[in-house]
This record gives sequence, structure tokens and C-alpha cells, in this order.
Amino acid sequence: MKERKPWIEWLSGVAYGKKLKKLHSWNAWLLLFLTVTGILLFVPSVRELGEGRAWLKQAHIWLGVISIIVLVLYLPLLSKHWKQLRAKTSQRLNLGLVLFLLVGWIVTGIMLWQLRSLPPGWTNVALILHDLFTWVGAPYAVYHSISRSRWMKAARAKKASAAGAEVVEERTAAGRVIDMLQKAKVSRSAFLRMTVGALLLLCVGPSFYRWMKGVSDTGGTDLSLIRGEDGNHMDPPPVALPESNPPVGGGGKGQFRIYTVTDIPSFSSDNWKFAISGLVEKEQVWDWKQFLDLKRKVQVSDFHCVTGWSVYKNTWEGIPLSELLKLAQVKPQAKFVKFYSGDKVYTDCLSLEQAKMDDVMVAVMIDGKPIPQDLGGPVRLVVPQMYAYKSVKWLQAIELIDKEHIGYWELRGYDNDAWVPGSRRT
Ligand SMILES: Nc1nc2c(c(=O)[nH]1)N[C@H]1C(S)=C(S)[C@@H](COP(=O)(O)O)O[C@H]1N2
Ligand SMILES: [Mo]
Repeated sequence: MKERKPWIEWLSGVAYGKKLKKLHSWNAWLLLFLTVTGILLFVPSVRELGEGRAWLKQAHIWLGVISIIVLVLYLPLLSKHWKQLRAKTSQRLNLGLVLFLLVGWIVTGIMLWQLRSLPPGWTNVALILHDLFTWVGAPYAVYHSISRSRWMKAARAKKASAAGAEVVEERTAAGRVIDMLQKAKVSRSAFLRMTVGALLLLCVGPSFYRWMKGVSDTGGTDLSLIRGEDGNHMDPPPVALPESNPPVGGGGKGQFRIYTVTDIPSFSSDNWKFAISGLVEKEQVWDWKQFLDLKRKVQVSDFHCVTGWSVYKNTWEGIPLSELLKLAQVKPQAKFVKFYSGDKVYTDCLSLEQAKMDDVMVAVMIDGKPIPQDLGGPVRLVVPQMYAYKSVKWLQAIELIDKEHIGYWELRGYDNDAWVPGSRRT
């Protein structure tokens, strides 16, 4: 006879109560690790980890997959568990909320994981919901674990014993407050729970509010705010074409998340240069003034990050890449175009054919204003039909090459083929 695997043994053998406890503690640990990795992925400065971030994302995804397994193992116990809590409304509410959060996290998480096969509109919503569940769920989990900790149980037990015997206590300020509350029929444990809740709200509230404001503000990134602290000194500033100011697209809809794999670099027109080299007949070097003399165009396009967020209807003003390539006269051996960021780390690559698409732009303005430092100014690449990791910020050099170059994120697991589903090409 075949020996049964230990976990099958466990599934069929272990008593209900023990199983429930195990699953609960697995779930708690997974949630903890998922929250930590998730927050690290969310915090912009952690993008500077570069490669580490790609690992973090993988870890987050696999922890998520394991949490699905835990949930699936729990499902057969659900109806018994639910019946057991018949008389305990607050515990039923807790269970309902936790299940709702878990399913929400899992569904939106899978969507983000499989984002490349979904339209960007969907993943945009999935990302917002995934974040929202975390804003609610993570503080709730902290609250839940504190309010059910031994410490709180002790407080409850104390209350019970105090009912029997007069307990002589030090009259601390907190003690007096508790006395007062007790007179007002608020129990000690309820008071502690309220305190924990209030502290959590205080800690999380302000950043949650900021996040909410960002998400609900569909009027676009507040460029003036970002520009207020702009570290670039480009003189003279570019003067917008009439189409660009006011922007023909009506202004971008949605928020840019500011990404960088280095410190945000700053530039000055005194030493800023833009170059095209490699397999070209005529190498080109422009300083800022000369660069501003190049003929610009205006286009309205959407911007999609592969992590799920989008900004719609940006009005970009800049030089079509194809025009720059014409000026440099690309040699026939050239097959790929490599892009270098002025941060000296980030690079990316397009095939020559892709680079010649008419909406690939070397942009200097967004919505009628110079591109702020944070968004890749003074000059950034824009490749609207591909995920935004192709849109190199602080673009300063272009090289024509004959073999494909693997870009910064592509080297770290992003697909070299970056077409956005539903773009003209797909
Ligand atoms: N130099 C540089 N360019 C970059 C990146 C970067 O980290 N460094 N991130 C890319 C990614 S993944 C995205 S989504 C966009 C983000 O642009 P934003 O920071 O203006 O929102 O820039 C792209 N270009
Ligand atoms: Mo991105």
C-alpha cells in the first residue's frame, strides 16, 4: 500500500480545532510578510534598491500564492466555523471582514501579477483596490492582534477579578482615567482597545488621507507643486507651442508615481548635453540652447506603468525620435537604438523599427510646462504604446547599435517586449 504523505495525513486526520488554529497562525505570518514586502514595494525610495526590488516583487507574489493555498485549506472548515460563531456577532463580523479582505487582495493581486494580459484600465483599478485593501486591512490586522493579545486578555481578567475583590492600585493618571471610564460603564479592555485604535488611526490616517487624495484626484499630477522644488536649472525655459499651452489634451488624468533607481539627478543648462552616436553618418551633440531650436511637435497620449497605474491624456511636447534619427543619418547596419539616462545607470532599447514609430518622442514639456526633474526633466523619452519602463527619464544620449541591448528592468525580469495590450501594435 502507498504511504500517505504527511500533509494529506494532516488534512484528513488533525482535529478541526487544531487545524483552525494552525491555519490562523499561518495566515497571520503570511499577512505580516506580505504587508512588509508590499509596503517596501509601495514606498518609492525602495525603488533605489534596483535589483532587490525585482526579488522583493517575486517574494511578494509567491507569498501571495501560498496565502491562496491557506485560504483554500480553510474553506472546508468555513461552514462549521461560521456556525460555531453563531452567538458571537463581533467575531462573525471579524471573520467576514477578514475573508472579504483576503479574497479582495487575492483577486486584485492575481490581476496585477497577470497584468500583461489585461487592459491597463483594469489593472489601474486593481492596483488602487489592492492598495485600499492594504490601507484598511493592515491596520486592522495590527488592531486585531493587539486587541486579542495576552496583554488585553490580562486586562479583561483583571476586570473580572476586580468585580470580586477590591483591588488596591496605584493612582496613576491613566488609572484615574480608567476609573472614570469604568464609572461611565466603559470597561478597561474596551478603553485599551479604543486607545490602540486611536493610536493606529493617528499613525496611518495622515498618509492614508494623502493617498486617497492622490487617487481620487483625477485632475492630474500637480505639476506646479513638483516644480516648486525643482532642482533643475535650465535656462532659458522652453516656450510652449500654442497646442501645448493650454494643452490640447485638456491636461493629464491620473497621478504619476515617481520612480527612479538612483537619487534623482539634477541638471543645469550650463553643462547639459544631448548626444546621438554609434552607427550614424553624422554624430550629433546639442547643448540646451541648440536643443531648444529643434522643431518640436505636440501629441496627446496615455502613459502606462507595468505595475498597474496609468496617466491618461498627457499632452507631451518634444521632438519625434524619428526626426532626431534623420538628422544623425542612421547607417544600414544599425538595428537597435539604445537610450542612456543622465542618472548614469538606467538604460533601455528599442528596435530601429519601433524607434521610428511616429509617437515615440523625446519630450521637453508636459501639459504646457517644462518636464519637472521628478518626472524625468529636462528631457525624457516617451513611448506611449509600450509600458513606461521604456520611457527613459533624464534622457541624454542615444546610441545606434547592431545588437539588441537589454535594458535596466529587462535585465531584472521585465519583458523586453513591452507592448501595452490594446495599443496600435497588438
Ligand atoms: N532613468 C530612469 N527612467 C525611468 C525609470 C527609472 O527608474 N529611471 N523608471 C521607468 C518606469 S518603470 C516608469 S513606470 C516610468 C515612471 O515615470 P515617472 O517617474 O515620471 O512617473 O519611468 C521609467 N523611466
Ligand atoms: Mo514602471
